[in-house]
Amino acid sequence: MEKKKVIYSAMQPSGVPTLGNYLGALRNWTNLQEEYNCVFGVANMHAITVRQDPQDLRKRTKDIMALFLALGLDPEKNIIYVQSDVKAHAEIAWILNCFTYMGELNRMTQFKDKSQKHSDNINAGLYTYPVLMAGDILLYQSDLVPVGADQKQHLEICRDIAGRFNGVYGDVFKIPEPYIPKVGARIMGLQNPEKKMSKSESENQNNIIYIFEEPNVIRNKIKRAVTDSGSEVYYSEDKPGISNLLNIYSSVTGKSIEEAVKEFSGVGYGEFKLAVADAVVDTLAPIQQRYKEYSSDKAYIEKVMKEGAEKASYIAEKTLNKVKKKIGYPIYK
Ligand code: AQP
Repeated sequence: MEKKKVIYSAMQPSGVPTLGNYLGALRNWTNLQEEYNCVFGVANMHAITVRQDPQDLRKRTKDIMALFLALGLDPEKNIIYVQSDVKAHAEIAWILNCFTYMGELNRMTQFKDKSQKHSDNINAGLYTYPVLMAGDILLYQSDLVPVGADQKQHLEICRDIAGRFNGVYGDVFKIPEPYIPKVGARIMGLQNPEKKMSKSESENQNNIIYIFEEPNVIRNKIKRAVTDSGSEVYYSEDKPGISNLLNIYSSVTGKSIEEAVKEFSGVGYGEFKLAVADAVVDTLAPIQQRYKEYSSDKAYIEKVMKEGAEKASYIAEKTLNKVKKKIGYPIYK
């Protein structure tokens, strides 16, 4: 039988997951587990590149674990783990730092964006974030990594680092390929549809829909979403607000944009927004229900975390030991 390919995905506990995280990433993950050997991580080491409240960070890490389970990710079929529980991540990151050029890191647009956003804390971790991420992917000998537009550059640098290492020491790392999901949408802010919806944004709560949000809050936020001065519902670059709502509607209902536009022809913005809100609420309701059940079972979440860490460490250590041997660290019998 052909061996299943390995696919690596992770989510940072840098805030409460949003509808953007769900429609752009999480929703696809549940389909992947049938076809691939999946490794799903909670990337809490990445999250500390931005200052985090310790209690919040610990809680959000568990919350994301509970969310993974609520989405139907199966800890028996996949590896579901917390990044900081696997020591190999920190070790490989240092080694890979020594195989990464500053010129490469200087080109990373996420570093530029995040250092503008957090100008009081431009730390070295923020700068070497792509190296830590390269380690995540390479430790598990991943074949594929789902990437949105904003992570493309990071996968490219990962491939370059792996290729450089292999060039010196032979085939140690699998060179990962990007995985472009069949359905994937980039969800923009409701108040600022020029910029993507992000879980770490805290200034304007009306800009974001959180996965765990109450139906009436979701409805109100969608009702208040910015539109434009026109009155027709159609998809266009000069209608970013309406286009974003159409994208959301199409993603949650599975209807195409054309079908949605047809459905709302002659309908005012108000009525259109109500329909979008209903569709979002209906999509999130079963996840919220399951999330409530899982998150109240703290013992089970911890068990999944511990077992996930063991399974992940086993594979990660194997790769790390190979790397250590190649670069000339001591070997003990
Ligand atoms: N608005 C979005 N639309 C579609 N997909 C999105 N993703 C994030 N925002 C949107 C996808 O979610 C996954 C989570 O990645 P992450 O947690 O590593 O961080 P991120 O991409 O930086 O996501 P956020 O929510 O914007 O986090 P912060 O605020 O911490 O930077 C990725 O697959 C991403 O493409």
